[in-house]
Amino acid sequence: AVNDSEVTPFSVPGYACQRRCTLENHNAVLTDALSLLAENAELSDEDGRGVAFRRAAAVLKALPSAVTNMSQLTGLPCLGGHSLRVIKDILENGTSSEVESTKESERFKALKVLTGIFGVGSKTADRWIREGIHNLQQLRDSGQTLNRAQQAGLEHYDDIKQPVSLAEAEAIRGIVGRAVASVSPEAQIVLTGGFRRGKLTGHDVDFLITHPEEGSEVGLMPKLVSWLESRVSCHLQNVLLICDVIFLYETTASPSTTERRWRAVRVDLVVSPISQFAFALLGWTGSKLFERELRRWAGHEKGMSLSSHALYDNKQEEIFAHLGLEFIPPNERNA
Ligand code: DCP
Ligand code: MG
Repeated sequence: AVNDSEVTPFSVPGYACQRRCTLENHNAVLTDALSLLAENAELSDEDGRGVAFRRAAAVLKALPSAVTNMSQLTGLPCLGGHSLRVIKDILENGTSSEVESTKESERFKALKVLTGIFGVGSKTADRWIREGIHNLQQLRDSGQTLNRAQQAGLEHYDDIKQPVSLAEAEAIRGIVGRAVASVSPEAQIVLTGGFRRGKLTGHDVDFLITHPEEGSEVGLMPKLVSWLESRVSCHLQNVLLICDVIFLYETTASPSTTERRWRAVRVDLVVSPISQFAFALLGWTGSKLFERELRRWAGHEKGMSLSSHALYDNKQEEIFAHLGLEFIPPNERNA
């Protein structure tokens, strides 16, 4: 017998920024599949296709229960023919042949490994693959010139690949907090990115730093970086900063010398003037798709431009309208 709930279509609004979406996901098998296709598209420089798969995955993430029947998807936004085929395949066969063959393809595997090196993007990885480099050993043996970030990325590959836990993020928050306090006592620091959204792991730790007095944030970043770097040479602090973005930090000290004591973690530090803080906090909290959709909503639905610095009205006439004033052109504003 067909259960009523199985044929009641779901309903969600068209933009991700109109939807509440916690980390609870009733459709992880489907969204993992679509996310993998999105990742493959992004790694192949097909950003349009990548966004389409990301939007489709986001719609499924927002559903209140698991999809069991294609008819439940009728009328849902952002589900194109390609995404629907993948979903149908998984509902009917348990897997999608396209997803499985992508996952197993040599090209995808090589792109994942090479772009997993900090500082290596899809274009560089693609060039290396065309030169026959598919893995880290082949890269090391190739004699390719690596920049400083890439050298550090290669050296700490295994650490950086390992997700950062919330406990590690909080420990690093303590270290960066002390550094900020000593170079600028009034400055404020906030944990942003995935951890602010309640995630328990992340690929990095994102911080936003500001100062209550506009202008006093200028020069804060170089001071912070050199403070952190100086700890290394003096052996005063349990942290080492490489390329501004890779942190080596000492995990719980162990008396045994054989035990691992250091761990490399990616850290993203952003400094914002207090006047832009609200936009920076909104912009750096994510998720990436949520941010993209906020900007799309602002542009397409409201005629405004949203960035992590400001919200601009694209038609200045509308500012007057918002203020309940009749538009006055510049040459008549000579008060
Ligand atoms: N961000 C964005 N667009 C980008 C990169 C970043 O809008 N191209 C914003 C939204 C992200 C936030 O910055 O959520 C932090 O970037 P991360 O790549 O660190 O993303 P998350 O913190 O969300 O993910 P993770 O938990 O894997 O670190
Ligand atoms: Mg992050």
